[in-house]
Amino acid sequence: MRTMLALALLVFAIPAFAANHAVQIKGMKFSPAKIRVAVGDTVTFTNADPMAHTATALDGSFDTGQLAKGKSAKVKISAAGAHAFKCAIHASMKGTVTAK
Ligand SMILES: [Cu+2]
Repeated sequence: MRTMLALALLVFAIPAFAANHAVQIKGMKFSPAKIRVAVGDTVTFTNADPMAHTATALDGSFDTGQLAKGKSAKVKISAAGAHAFKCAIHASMKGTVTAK
């Protein structure tokens, strides 16, 4: 019973420590292109360009899917390490989310 309570408290405690990080997509670039987060944090990608973009992790850990102009998507970073990502439509657009 005590273990259950401790687990329940832990589950409720985690969101309080998870931070959200914002990345703008503008001018065919991610801004900032390199961000540092903690495991469990979220990253919101917002597309300010007139054309669609994605933010797709090369290791498959996250993918926003296609974001039309003005759209945003929030992804959760669940694994530690450096997650390189790119736009699946425009290969020159790159960035890295480093989580620890
Ligand atoms: Cu793109």
